[in-house]
Order: sequence, then C-alpha cells, then structure tokens
Amino acid sequence: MAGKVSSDLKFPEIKFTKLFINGSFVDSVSGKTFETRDPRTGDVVADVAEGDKEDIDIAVKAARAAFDHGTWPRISGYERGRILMKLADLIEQHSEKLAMLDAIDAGKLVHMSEALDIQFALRIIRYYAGAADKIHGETLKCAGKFQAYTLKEPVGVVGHIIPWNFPTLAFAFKVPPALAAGCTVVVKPAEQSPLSALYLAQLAKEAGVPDGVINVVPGFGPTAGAAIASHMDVDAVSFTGSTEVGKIVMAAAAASNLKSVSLELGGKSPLIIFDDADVDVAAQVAWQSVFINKGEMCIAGSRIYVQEGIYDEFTKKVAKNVENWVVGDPFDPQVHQGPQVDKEQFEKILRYIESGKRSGASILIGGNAIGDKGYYIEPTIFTDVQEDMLIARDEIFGPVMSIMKFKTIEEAIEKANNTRYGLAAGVVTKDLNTANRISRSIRAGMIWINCYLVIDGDIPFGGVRMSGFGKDCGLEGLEKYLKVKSVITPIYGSPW
Ligand code: TXE
Repeated sequence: MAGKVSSDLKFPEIKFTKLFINGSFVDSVSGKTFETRDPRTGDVVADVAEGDKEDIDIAVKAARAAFDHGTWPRISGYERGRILMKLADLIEQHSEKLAMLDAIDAGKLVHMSEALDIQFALRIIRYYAGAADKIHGETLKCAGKFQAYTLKEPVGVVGHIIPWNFPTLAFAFKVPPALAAGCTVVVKPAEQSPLSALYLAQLAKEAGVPDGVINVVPGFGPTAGAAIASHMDVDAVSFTGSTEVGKIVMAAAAASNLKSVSLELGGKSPLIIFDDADVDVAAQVAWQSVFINKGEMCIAGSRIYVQEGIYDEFTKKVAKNVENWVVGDPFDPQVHQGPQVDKEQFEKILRYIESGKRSGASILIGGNAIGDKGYYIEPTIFTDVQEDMLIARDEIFGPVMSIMKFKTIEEAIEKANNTRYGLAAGVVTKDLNTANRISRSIRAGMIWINCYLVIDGDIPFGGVRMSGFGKDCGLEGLEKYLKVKSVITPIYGSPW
C-alpha cells in the first residue's frame, strides 16, 4: 500500500449538506443529521441533514407541483435539451470537485473518477440532451373508419434511489433521461455518499433547471428510501442497489399505487476464457473486470471460467498484475485501488474471503485486509473454486476473483448460467462462432466480447433474472420515463 500521498489535491470544501427541495437547501423536518465517513480513515467527513418520510412528502409535493403546474414538462424538448447541455458543461467544469467528493464519501480514485465516471456521465447527459427533442409517437392506420395516433408523455414524478459505488455516475444514469422526458424527480442518494448528488443539484439549478424539478433528499433506506417506494404521488421508481432491497421496493410499489418500477440489482457475472484466447489479453480483461473500483461494481466479472488448456498459464499471468497494482489513498494518482466504501462492506468482503479459505479454495494472491486504519483490502484471487462455494455464488462486491476450470463450451455455458443473477457476462476468444454462441446462450443483459466494462450513453445497461429489469442508458433508458397514450378518432367519407 502506498504510504505518502504524492498528490497536491486538497481535501475539498464541503458546501452542501442540507436537503435540496424546491430549489433551496433546507434542514430536515426533524432537524436530525447523520455522519458520512471518509473510508480512508473512518473519520467523519460531514454531518448531513437526514431526510425522513415527512421530508420525502415535502419533496414529492414540490416535484408534483413542478410537474402539474410548472414549465418543465411544457417547454419544448429542445429547450430541456439545451438546459441539460448546460448542466453537462457545468459538470465538466466542476469534474475535479465532484471526483473529490466521491473520493471522500466512497473511496473512489479521484483521477479515475475524473477520467472515467465523469466522462461517462457527460456522455450520458449529452446523449439525453440530444434525445429530448426526438420524443414522438406514431400514426396508426386502424381498420375501418378510424385512425389513431400515440402520444408519448412523461410519466410524472419519478423517485430515484441510488447507490454509493458510482455516486455521480448513478445520478447521470437516472436523472437526465427522466428530465429529458419532461418528468420531475426526487433523488435519494445512498447514505454513504450523499455529497455529490447535492452538489449536482446545485449545478442543475445554475444550469436553469426550474425549482422543484430536481429534489435531493439524503437519508436512510428503510425511512427515506421506503417513503419514496410507497408514496402514493410518485409515478415511477428507478432503483439501483441490492437484490434484497429491490424486492422490497417492488413490493412497496405494488402495495401503494402500482407505480412503475425498474430495478438494477446485483450480479455474479461470468467471464469465459477459451483456449484460443491471447492469454495476455485475457489476463488483462479478467483483472480489470474484477479489480477496477475495488470490485464495487454490479457488473464485476467475479466468476472467471478458464478452459483447461490455458488454465495454468492464465492463472500465472493474471496474478502477475498484482506486482504493479498499488492500493492506497484515492487522492494519489499513482494508486489503482482505494479503500472499500465503509466498515460494513469491508467486513462483508473479509467474511467472504474467510469463507472461501474455509471451503477449500486456494488463495493465489491476497486474502487479507491492509493496515489498521481505513477499509483497504488486498486484491484477492481464489483458484480451485467449486460451483457450490459461497464465493462462487454470492455477490461479494469487493476485490475478490474466483477462478474455475472448464473443458467444453457446453460445460462453460451450463456453469455460467448456474446463477440466480443475469446482469452481464464476458467472453475472450478469437473464434467468432464461439463468441456468437456464447452471446446467444448466456442469460444476461450485457455481453462483452474480448473486452469488459465498456459502457456508453447509447448502450442499454441492465440485467435479467434477479439482476432486475428495465434499462438505464440508451433509448430504453428514456422510454421508462414515458407513457404511451393512444388517441383514436373516426374518419368520415374516406375511401380507405
Ligand atoms: O445496498 P442497499 P447496500 C449490493 C452489493 C452490496 C449489497 C449491500 O452486493 O454489498 O448490495 O449494499 C437504499 N427501501 N449492491 O446495503 O441497501 C439505500 O439507502 C428503499 C449492488 O448499500 O440495496 C441506498 O440508497 N430504499 C449495487 C440504496 O437503497 C432502500 C449497488 C442501495 O442500498 C431500502 C449497491 C428500503 N427498504 C449495492 N433499504 C448495484 N446494483 O450496483 C436501502 N435502501
């Protein structure tokens, strides 16, 4: 682990710690606050206003008024797009600040957030800014003396419940398409990482998003989050988080007003490496698929299946990556892996590592926490992993890779599909037919061929099975914030 931080970045000033409702920063009704902690040390970073049901009610009222009576859904898509473009420009200007807020809240690398997360966020926002004036229905020629057309209308007030692993990027996945559609939103950021969402709300105000259109209410899941999911005046909820909470959100939506639901949940994604692969490429792809963002990625390729012919060479090469891999302070540009987000996740990951050791898997590298301050964990690789071990079945959400061996493509497909999840998958091979066969056979929402983790504004992102449903990004990511209304009218005297 790196000792001294070779960075001249200063600890960022924290300007916004209150709820952002109807265009202003306000205290919570209860006056309560909660602490966010720096994962580098466990020290308190800020006291943030703690939103609860009453605050969600106030935020939803503001969003409802902005939707029912405000200008946002009524101005042209072009005008909404122009304001979203301005928001992207402001985020670009403030990218270092946002990256630092995510570093002190979530332990993310400042240089990587700026280079990747925020760049992707900009691409997504600009994609939806461009899409805002291209929303249209269809004209239908009905049988008989009728014609019909469809209108695509914004769904209304949207609740966004977002996680801590990509705080700024998660905001960009959710909020811009809803705004492009003409919706108004109430965002509940994760309790671990509320700071960048509050900062983004302020930038949105500066960009010209009217008051009430974006509301941000930090708070806890079972209180503020649950209040969104069960609110009678929220028309849609889009959630990213654990499968367990996804089920709770869906049940609450059903039990309240049947609001529409989209869920982006956990994963245990397989990466399948065939004998014909370039082993250097395979080792690189596999390493990045697990260890980027300290493994806190729903799409992590945490089950690596390697064909027996290159198994030994692959395991040697993939483990060698550790030699140049620096774990340390996320403000240091030399560092590749920062601390896990909080004590709870840190302890969860260490429990899984212990379970892997106990169940008979072999440690190839790592396997331990680092230091006695902060939440650092060694990049860890298990070999000799069996399908029924917990480390091969559960989402660990940390820097832990499980490597398994296979003989035939049929066996690889069967093993890869032997999971309750279905978020993503990858294949490394030079054989086009093998790649195509795997792509068709694996039950997952995204398949990467000879690459991994590639996302973009126009690529639909999301899973199947217990990884959820409903895409973020792409035109599908816009459609979920739109509802279709059919308008039917008779035509008299027409020959057709
Ligand atoms: O998730 P939660 P946690 C997975 C990952 C991780 C595990 C637990 O495996 O180790 O989940 O993480 C809000 N009603 N992912 O506990 O609890 C919560 O406040 C409404 C995968 O952080 O699901 C936060 O805003 N909302 C994932 C959000 O849900 C509730 C990203 C996620 O928190 C709620 C994060 C409730 N009853 C974790 N309870 C991914 N798909 O990328 C909590 N929340």
